Amino acid sequence: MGSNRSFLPILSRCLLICVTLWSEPSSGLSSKSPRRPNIVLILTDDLDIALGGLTPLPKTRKLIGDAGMSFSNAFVASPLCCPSRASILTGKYPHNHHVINNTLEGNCSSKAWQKSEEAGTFPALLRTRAGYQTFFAGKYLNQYGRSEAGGVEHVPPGWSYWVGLEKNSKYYNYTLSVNGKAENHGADYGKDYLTDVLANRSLDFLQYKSNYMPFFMMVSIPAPHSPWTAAPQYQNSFNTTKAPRDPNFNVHGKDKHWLIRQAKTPMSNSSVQFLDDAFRKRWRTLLSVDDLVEKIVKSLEVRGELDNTYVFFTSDNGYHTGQFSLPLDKRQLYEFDIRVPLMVRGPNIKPNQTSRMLVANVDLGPTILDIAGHDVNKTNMDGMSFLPVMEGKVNSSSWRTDILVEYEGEGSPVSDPACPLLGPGVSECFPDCVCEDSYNNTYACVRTVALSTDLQYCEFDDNEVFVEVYNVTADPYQLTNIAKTIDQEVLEKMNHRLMMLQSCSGQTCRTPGVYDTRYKFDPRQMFPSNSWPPSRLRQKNFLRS
Ligand SMILES: *[C@@H]1O[C@H](CO)[C@@H](O)[C@H](O)[C@H]1NC(C)=O
Ligand SMILES: *[C@@H]1O[C@H](CO)[C@@H](O)[C@H](O)[C@H]1NC(C)=O
Ligand SMILES: *[C@@H]1O[C@H](CO)[C@@H](O)[C@H](O)[C@H]1NC(C)=O
Ligand SMILES: *[C@@H]1O[C@H](CO)[C@@H](O)[C@H](O)[C@H]1NC(C)=O
Ligand SMILES: *[C@@H]1O[C@H](CO)[C@@H](O)[C@H](O)[C@H]1NC(C)=O
Ligand SMILES: *[C@@H]1O[C@H](CO)[C@@H](O)[C@H](O)[C@H]1NC(C)=O
Ligand SMILES: *[C@@H]1O[C@H](CO)[C@@H](O)[C@H](O)[C@H]1NC(C)=O
Ligand SMILES: *[C@@H]1O[C@H](CO)[C@@H](O)[C@H](O)[C@H]1NC(C)=O
Ligand SMILES: *[C@@H]1O[C@H](CO)[C@@H](O)[C@H](O)[C@H]1NC(C)=O
Ligand SMILES: *[C@@H]1O[C@H](CO)[C@@H](O)[C@H](O)[C@H]1NC(C)=O
Ligand SMILES: *[C@@H]1O[C@H](CO)[C@@H](O)[C@H](O)[C@H]1NC(C)=O
Ligand SMILES: [Ca+2]
Repeated sequence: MGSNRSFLPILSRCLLICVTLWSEPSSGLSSKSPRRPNIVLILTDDLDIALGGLTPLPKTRKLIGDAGMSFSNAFVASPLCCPSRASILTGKYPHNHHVINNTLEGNCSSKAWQKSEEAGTFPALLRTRAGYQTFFAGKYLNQYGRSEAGGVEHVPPGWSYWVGLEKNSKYYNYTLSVNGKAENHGADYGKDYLTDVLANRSLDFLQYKSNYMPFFMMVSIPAPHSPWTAAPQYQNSFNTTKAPRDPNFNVHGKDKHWLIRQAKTPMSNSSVQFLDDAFRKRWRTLLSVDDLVEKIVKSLEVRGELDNTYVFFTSDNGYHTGQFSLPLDKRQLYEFDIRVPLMVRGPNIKPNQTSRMLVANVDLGPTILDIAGHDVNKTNMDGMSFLPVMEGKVNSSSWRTDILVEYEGEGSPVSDPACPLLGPGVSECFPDCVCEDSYNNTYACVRTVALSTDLQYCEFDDNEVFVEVYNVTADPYQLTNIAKTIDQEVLEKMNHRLMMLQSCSGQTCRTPGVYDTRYKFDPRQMFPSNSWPPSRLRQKNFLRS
């Protein structure tokens, strides 16, 4: 179990074929035209930026961040694994890719997703339209490998080499689909620790790939997602570290939506102990991620390929531990959950830069296709390429000023037996029966970052049609909801903009936002037919008109 044996022959076979194909004397591609750059995307799982998530990753910060650009305003379109990963792969907001939660019924790796979206993902376009060889290793979509959705035999279109983890995040005792064949792993560190297995498979790919085609490599590491199992050599690291006691730690969010208001403040000592312990364990798992990044970058360097390779490092959502007295999770609209790390190095990116430009995970596909020379306008992706930002070709007065965040709450149709006082409709009620999610934790937000404005506007699809607004410039910890005090005209415009974005598709998702000098208020677009979830503010007469 856990040997490289089943993987290597496949690569070596291809190598032979590729060498045979490309050694024809007439094909002088490699010697004449400069080759398209290679691209590596390293995706972590549940890695925050707001709580210092990059601290345990010094090598990653040095090798990627210091060597290129760090984005200080990078967000996800949805703070939950499956919808976020679907946004990365498709370049679309959730209302356009229809992956709404982590279950098959919510389209996570479902047959419907496979039929409608999978063949249009950016890796598939890289392979079929842009002449890239593509390699995937790690966690894909949470329900990947379920027998109802084709089992591990299903290899998503777009991947020349596929090492996909069956189902959700694990560190030991898991199954990989190696090009459609199940490979079972146990719990022997030297053979099975998943972060290290992914590093080794990535290095194998770099060694055995064809040298006559550019490559795209996506390494999707389950760390630092639960169950937070560290490598043996890191089990005692950070043993005095605690979750940061930021201004919103263990504070009751009394002006916030229903789910936040039900949290117990102060948290019980056992909850605090549990979240501090989880915080340390998360950081320990990241030490192996830091090793993985170093191995990949060094291998590219040794092969002489680093200068022609873009390396992206990011996460599928943030995380919180104790903020607004919520013990630990990621499904909230606040900065700690929607803001993620993003660092990129590559040709034409100057070292040691930080960009304030607003980018989202729906932009990763368009940016990578742009690098590969594929015209993003020929796709119907909602995001936009930020390659011009990295190359220093745009300034903040001409860049986009807002993005959309959409989340559909997960609940349970029955009461949790461990928390008999709670009715049905809620979920993630551990520890201490504080629920982190519910069906009505369903919201959509416009996140604005413009020259002089840093603002969040959110509407809930719950019984209260609750609205939350934060001036992130004045209130970075989002302690004060200004929905009731902010200028009515601003509210009205934000409500309109949200409805627009919730029904946008492709180019219309990239129209000027409220704080863009090119913005135009167009009341005719107040009632789009297919917004998701429907904005009900008007019906509630929340806004004067
Ligand atoms: C699942 O995806 C299909 C295809 O896009 C869509 O028709 C369906 O409504 C989606 N299901 C849910 C629950 O959104
Ligand atoms: C892995 O599975 C074995 C056998 O079922 C079990 O004894 C062991 O505790 C598991 N280890 C982990 C880390 O899950
Ligand atoms: C990864 O490769 C190294 C070097 O060959 C080896 O020592 C290590 O045991 C491998 N780890 C896993 C988990 O396969
Ligand atoms: C923490 O780690 C240090 C260094 O490894 C060790 O000396 C110390 O005993 C550890 N403390 C605890 C509480 O485990
Ligand atoms: C909880 O912890 C605080 C601070 O460490 C302590 O003062 C308090 O007595 C503890 N409460 C209980 C019920 O143990
Ligand atoms: C980036 O900045 C750091 C700290 O200022 C410095 O040590 C490093 O040499 C710089 N790196 C590059 C590639 O310029
Ligand atoms: C893509 O479309 C945008 C907006 O219509 C346009 O500004 C841009 O030049 C187009 N890009 C290409 C490569 O045609
Ligand atoms: C920003 O870019 C626009 C268009 O490219 C240009 O007109 C404007 O002068 C630039 N502004 C600054 C401050 O550089
Ligand atoms: C996921 O979404 C589907 C479709 O709306 C729904 O039937 C299911 O109950 C949701 N699952 C959870 C856990 O909320
Ligand atoms: C949200 O759902 C829960 C559980 O179903 C319910 O108790 C609560 O009243 C709802 N709150 C709002 C604001 O809709
Ligand atoms: C946000 O706060 C800043 C600093 O206090 C203030 O200048 C700005 O006008 C506020 N913006 C909004 C939209 O309230
Ligand atoms: Ca995640």
